[in-house]
Amino acid sequence: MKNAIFQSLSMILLVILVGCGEESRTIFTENDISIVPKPLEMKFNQGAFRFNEDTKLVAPKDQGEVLDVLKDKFTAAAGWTLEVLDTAPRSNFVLLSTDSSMAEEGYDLKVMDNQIIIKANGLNGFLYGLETIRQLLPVAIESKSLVNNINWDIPKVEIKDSPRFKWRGFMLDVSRHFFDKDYVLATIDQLALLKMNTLHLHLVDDQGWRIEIKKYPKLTEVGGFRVDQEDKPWNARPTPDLGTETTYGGFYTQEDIKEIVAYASSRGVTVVPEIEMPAHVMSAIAAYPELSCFQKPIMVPSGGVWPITEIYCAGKDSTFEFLENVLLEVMELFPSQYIHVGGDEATKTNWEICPDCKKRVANEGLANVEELQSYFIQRMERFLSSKGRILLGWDEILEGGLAPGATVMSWRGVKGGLEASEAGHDVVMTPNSHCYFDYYQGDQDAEPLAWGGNLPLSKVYQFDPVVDEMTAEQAKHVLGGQANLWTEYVPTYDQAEYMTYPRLAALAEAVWSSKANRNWDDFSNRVESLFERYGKMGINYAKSAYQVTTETSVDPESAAISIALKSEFTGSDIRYTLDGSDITVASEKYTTPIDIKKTTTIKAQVFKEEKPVGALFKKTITYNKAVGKPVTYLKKYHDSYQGAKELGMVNVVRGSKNFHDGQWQGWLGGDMELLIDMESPTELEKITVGALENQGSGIYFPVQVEVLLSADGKTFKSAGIVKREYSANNGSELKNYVVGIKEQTTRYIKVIATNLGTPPTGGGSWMFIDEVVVE
Ligand code: TNX
Repeated sequence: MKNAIFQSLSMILLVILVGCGEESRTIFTENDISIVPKPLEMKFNQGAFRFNEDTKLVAPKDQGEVLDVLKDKFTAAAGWTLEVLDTAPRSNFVLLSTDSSMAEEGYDLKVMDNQIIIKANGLNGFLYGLETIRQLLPVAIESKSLVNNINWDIPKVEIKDSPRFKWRGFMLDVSRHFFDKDYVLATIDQLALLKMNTLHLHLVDDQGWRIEIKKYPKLTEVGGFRVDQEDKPWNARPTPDLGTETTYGGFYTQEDIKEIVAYASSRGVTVVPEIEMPAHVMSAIAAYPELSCFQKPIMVPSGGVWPITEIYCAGKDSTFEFLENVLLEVMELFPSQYIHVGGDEATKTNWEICPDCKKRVANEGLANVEELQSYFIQRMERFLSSKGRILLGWDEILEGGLAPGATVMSWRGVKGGLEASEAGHDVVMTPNSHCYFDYYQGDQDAEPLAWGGNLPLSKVYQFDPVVDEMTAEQAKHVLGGQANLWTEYVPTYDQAEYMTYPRLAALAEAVWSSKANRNWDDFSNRVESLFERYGKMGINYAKSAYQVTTETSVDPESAAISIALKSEFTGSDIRYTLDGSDITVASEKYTTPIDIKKTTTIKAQVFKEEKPVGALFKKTITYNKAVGKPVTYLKKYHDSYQGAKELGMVNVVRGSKNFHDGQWQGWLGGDMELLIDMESPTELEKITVGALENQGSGIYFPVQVEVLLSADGKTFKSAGIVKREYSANNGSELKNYVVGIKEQTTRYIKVIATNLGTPPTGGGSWMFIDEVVVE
């Protein structure tokens, strides 16, 4: 009897236990798991671990702080203060266990019914294990306020994970626009979420010096601020008169820096400071003109400067004394092994004529000013290595001979990386083709103004720091990769987030995950749950990847314009209309390129599971008689700006205000002359020639456009001239030169555009033309 009672009591107990435990736990499938970057190995088991108020977090003695990344989330979203212990209880805990045999930064994560174990050899591994748990938890864990009715369950997985590269970096340019300490701290959190470990702060550039240096207070007092011209486009901000009040800017005090560095280190992130030299330093010269060759007083520029000729004097020893003193304070603040000294884009015209620099060239037996730059960097390298640090610089430091202990950051494509690694130097790959987050990430008409270029999410994902041309030996010198956010066109925090996320996630996977594990389709699914997380965190991430983009080509045979519609998400549909009607789930599904032979408005949108996602795409393609007709250049465009090449002028895609958009053909100094063969006598009404002006970038409208006509292609008669005199213009502007034609039927059309020649402000004169529209 007693036995029977005991038996039924224990049955009841079991039912209660099971009832409030196992059975009600979430049933996961493998598809519910979306960790970015993709872990090396993962085994999925049935079942789940449930977090509750009594779950204990266990770390080795004095290492409990690492648990904050998870603990703080539960405090905010669940309202629990999870207890941190240094020895494990019987069950219901997350345990960090040190295992010195583990790979650097790697971790093993084992989720069981009633316990979770993370094995790692130190801080970064533990952090990454915890970040993985965070990504296994419901997205609501990112909430900053209490959420109810959530089961904080995670699937029972076994993960073995470690990074492919040790340098997983992100550069933030805090000079062109200043980003305050809080934004930097928030960025560090985002890096940690993606298992990135390096934050490169671009602290010095022409437009602002951002770090307090006690010995040279004017660097920030003067160099940290500029005349506020934020209302004008970056490249159209005139040089202010000396003495104009400077109100725009900011800097980090040494206390701020200490806080940033300490916070980063608690998140497994090393902060690498960049102190530019010898160019990109007008802010320093504005503060201390004696640092330049001719000591001419200058202002901190408010916007773009090109070419950069106001640089440090390489002849005077006092320049090096100054830089060494600056670096001493910098090294005091940043424990980073690497100190970045810039080294990019110096135009050395002052060095050619400066008596001190000439003396230096002679005394050191240097061949030219390129070698003087190399002397400069080598001298800094000796100084840094005498302090136990490694000099890091942009790939220009290769020119004129690379300093022996230097590490190179390859940005002008991968060339610098190939060259440096071949010479046995370490490299960090950050080619502008895949890593420049100041470039556009979607259709330019739908995106905020950016530097130029084109870097959609899927292209970032293709980034591989090791390039095919590298030998195995060279590949060993690749420390990893990095994304760079230059901020000429990024004035606000919101905008910075928009340019950074989600592209940083794609880059994180490129530098963390094994090559075999990388798959765009798979990533594009996983990144969507990251979108949800970003949403919960209040991050202004870009949804550009959902935009429909077009690729236009012209078939010269049929004169049809073929329009391909594209979406980054391969698992989605595109629906479109060509008659101006609204898109619905019943609209035509896109399968193959659409041929267009008349002016047409295309509307298109990406659909996922029968629902529209992303913004509506709408574009009117204006058809005209010249589309696809053969064009011969009598005076050809410059190699650097070929636009869409042979058929570029007659491909219906008009150049935008962004002169890097791949449509503009450019002529430097000279005129344009081209001939269109209409292939048969054609009735003409008017001819429109499009041009762009952006004086800040040295691009000027043609002073004249003339159209000449001919029936036989030999004798031409002028049909009209449109003149336009030079006038100063601060913006970026488009203009149509329209030549009306009086009742003419003809076959050959010649268009001549006359270059301004020498602009009143000096320098060369570009002329940018796109599209000759024949109606
Ligand atoms: C080149 S990358 C630069 C930067 C600009 C960037 C814009 C490098 C070393 N120099 O100064 O901000 O292009 O994309």
